[in-house]
Amino acid sequence: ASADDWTKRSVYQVVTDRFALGNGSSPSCDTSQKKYCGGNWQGIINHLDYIQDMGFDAIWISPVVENVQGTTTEGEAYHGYWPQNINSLNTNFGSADDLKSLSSALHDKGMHLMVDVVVNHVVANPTNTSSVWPETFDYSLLQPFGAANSFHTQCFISDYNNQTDVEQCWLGDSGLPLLDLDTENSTVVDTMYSWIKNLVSDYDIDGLRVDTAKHIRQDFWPDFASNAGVYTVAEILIGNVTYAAPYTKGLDSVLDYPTYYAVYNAFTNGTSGNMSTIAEMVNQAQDQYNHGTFYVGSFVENQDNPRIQSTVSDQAIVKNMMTWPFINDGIPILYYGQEQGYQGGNDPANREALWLSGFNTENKPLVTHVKTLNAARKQAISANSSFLTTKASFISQSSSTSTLAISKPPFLTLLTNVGSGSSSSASWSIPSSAGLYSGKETLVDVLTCDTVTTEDDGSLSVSASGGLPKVLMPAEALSKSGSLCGSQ
Ligand code: ABC
Ligand code: CA
Repeated sequence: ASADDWTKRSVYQVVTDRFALGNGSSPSCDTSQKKYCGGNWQGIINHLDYIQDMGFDAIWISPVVENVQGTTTEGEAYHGYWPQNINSLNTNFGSADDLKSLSSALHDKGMHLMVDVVVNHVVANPTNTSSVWPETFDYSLLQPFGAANSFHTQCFISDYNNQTDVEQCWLGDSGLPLLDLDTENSTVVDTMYSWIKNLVSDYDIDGLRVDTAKHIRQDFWPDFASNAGVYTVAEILIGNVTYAAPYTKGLDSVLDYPTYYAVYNAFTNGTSGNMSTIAEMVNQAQDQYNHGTFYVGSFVENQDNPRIQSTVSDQAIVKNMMTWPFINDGIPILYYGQEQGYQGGNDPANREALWLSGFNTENKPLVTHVKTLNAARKQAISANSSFLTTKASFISQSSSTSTLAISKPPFLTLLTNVGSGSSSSASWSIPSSAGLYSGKETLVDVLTCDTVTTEDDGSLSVSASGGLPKVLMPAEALSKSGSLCGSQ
């Protein structure tokens, strides 16, 4: 599917090993052990309703290819990011038929499949820790590469300010080296181009999350993308828009890391968090990225970063942060378990087993929150035919650094980092000069179904209640029959 198709969707990110077992069992799963816990593709198939009922219409799954086997110094390859044979599948997750079944089960439900792909490196356990590169590895396991000359000369990345280092030295360390493929070598390059073409077509994949994209030269990517022929979103792990921007030319877009850091810092430092940096980052990205921020993947949690609730417990703050990906320009991505209030910290603690929640959605306020946000975004898309192509804009809240007002019609979203404490308060004011509304217009906060009315001149003043976010939509933009405050 194309990038434009993906903009209408919202994505649920699954760590395949940690989502569900195909046989329905619920074994214990100690994340600190860094071992396979048993999740597989059949397990995902069995729980697609859980995902779809929250309003998601796409999933992103872990890398699917065969990984290094056994235990490494960093545990087992349960996350899938240590490829060994790119022409075989990871049998811990199932068979080729299982992956095809997952793809077709998704398509039968009108959902898309995004697969995570690793092109930068492969992994083999060192055969002899006292030997030195290139003798250290059994290259015959590393298929289809098979020899030391498919790899860059060993050196570990030491200087992230030196782009040649970042591209041609290795991730990992001497304990667990990630063998860096020589992506300047035309045989390696052609192998990867035909591999991605076949992978996409064999499993009818709709989109790709491209791992470690900043670790390969930029001009590798355009031909990779055209061989893939589907939406590609690159992982460029960086807090800097200017660094990330060029990758939005070769690939469709990037995971929106710069804004992620701005959001995380704005909301997890009490009221000293600076909300205006979010606006600055988005404005930079809108200016510098190809296609602006329309094709970015927007998230507040993932497998590499601590969960929100490992840092903040105030549910008002959590709900503000979770609202962000759904109301700005990008494609919303929710990391599995966030809806269940999971609290794991840094890798590996943030990779908890979802089955331990029992897939229970009753009395789960964050499940309700996500459901409402997905429904609101769908309603916004249908109420305003230019919603997906209108840039989000920020309405200056000069009296406070603790509030943010974002307009993306029909949404006016009001966020705050004051939290739920009784002593804290926040309010937003939208001047008539913003030109958003006419006089005496009724707006509905779709998170509560409460209404507010604009002044005669179209201006608006709103106070927060309990530090909660507000997602306001004109009453007339809500469908009378829809489930979203439909009776307004
Ligand atoms: C394992 C252990 C960890 C241990 C680590 C050394 O080894 O589990 O406990 O600390 C996979 C596994 C991991 C595993 C790694 C390494 O492999 O999932 O569990 O860690 O064996 C992707 C994936 C990630 C995956 C891999 C490898 C790559 O999302 O899940 O990890 O295929 C770099 C890469 C990035 C990579 C990330 C983990 O490492 O660029 O692609 N993610 C700076 C650098 C970044 C760097 C980051 C973390 O540090 O610029 O390039 O990411 O090392 C911002 C700055 C940024 C800065 C961040 C931290 O702060 O602007 O520059 O990032 O403000
Ligand atoms: Ca590389």
